[in-house]
Amino acid sequence: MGENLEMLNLSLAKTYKDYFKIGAAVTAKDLEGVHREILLKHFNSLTPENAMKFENIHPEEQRYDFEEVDRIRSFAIENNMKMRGHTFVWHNQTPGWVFLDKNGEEASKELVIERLRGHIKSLCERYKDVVYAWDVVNEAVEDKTEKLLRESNWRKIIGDDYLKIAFEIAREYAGDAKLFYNDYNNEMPYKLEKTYKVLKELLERGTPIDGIGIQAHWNIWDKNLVSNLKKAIEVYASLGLEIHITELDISVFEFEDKRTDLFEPTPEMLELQAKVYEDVFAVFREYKDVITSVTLWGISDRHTWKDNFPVKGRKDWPLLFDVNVKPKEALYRILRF
Ligand code: HAH
Repeated sequence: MGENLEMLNLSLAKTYKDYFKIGAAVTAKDLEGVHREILLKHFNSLTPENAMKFENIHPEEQRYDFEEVDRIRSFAIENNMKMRGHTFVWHNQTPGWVFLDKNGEEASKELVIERLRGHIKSLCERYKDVVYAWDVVNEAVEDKTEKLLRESNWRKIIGDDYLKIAFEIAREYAGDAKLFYNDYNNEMPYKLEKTYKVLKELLERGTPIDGIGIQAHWNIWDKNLVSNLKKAIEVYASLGLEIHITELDISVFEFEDKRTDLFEPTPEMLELQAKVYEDVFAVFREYKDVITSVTLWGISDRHTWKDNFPVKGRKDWPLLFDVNVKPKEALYRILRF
């Protein structure tokens, strides 16, 4: 306890300054109140949790809504932070207009590419000064069937080359920012193998991909996590890719566990969670030459997407600060090494 009191003064971002950036996913609301204080103390990278997604920032063809991202950008610049841009091409949270022509029919390949270009150009130009990495494509690898690429409107209309095209367009406008392919479960053997194939082939064809984002939506029960993670880091590094941990959170529920009878995490869960955070941060540090950024997908257990995934309305406690925005044992463990 005395030790924990001493650690209250430590900052995550400062502790890890010779390792990698420490980021958090944020909404505009997080820029005020207690979350603001935590951001200022512990973080030096921000990812808009939802505000940069296509349907939010570009809801209609002729209308962008930059307000929330602009606020995050100003806060970042005022406080010497950088941003990760999330995300241009994704099968979710993309408005229907992107894929329809003026008659309401499926848009042509040319039209969809032209719209993608316009979208990428506007965002890159507006946020050039603060974004150091873009998630150009999110979650393109199929994880249910044997197929490599997921079905999506992007793929259906543009064809399998939509990834290459998206990265090439992004490279034209993104200045010095690094370009990332981002996905979940991509440290697991089944998806690592597919992702390796997809990325290797793209790189061999000259696609300008700088890095891979490992989302890291994990849980406290996965016994293979550390070994899978190390293996995945080595495989991706062997392709010459930089690695970002982009959406880290560690659920107290196994993915298949749909129970809804728990109203606070048990002490055993919190202890296990602290241990998993400790272990994965030890791996991140070990691979600091290739891992250049680690982002938590939220600040405290007050607000986490896990409250609605995979079970809608079920509370989860996956982050480093609790529902009262007090540090959890997990935070202390990653500050002390
Ligand atoms: C992520 N998908 C998204 O990249 C992010 O934008 C969103 O806010 C939350 C999670 C994760 C995901 C998953 O782990 C399993 C199935 C679908 C999506």
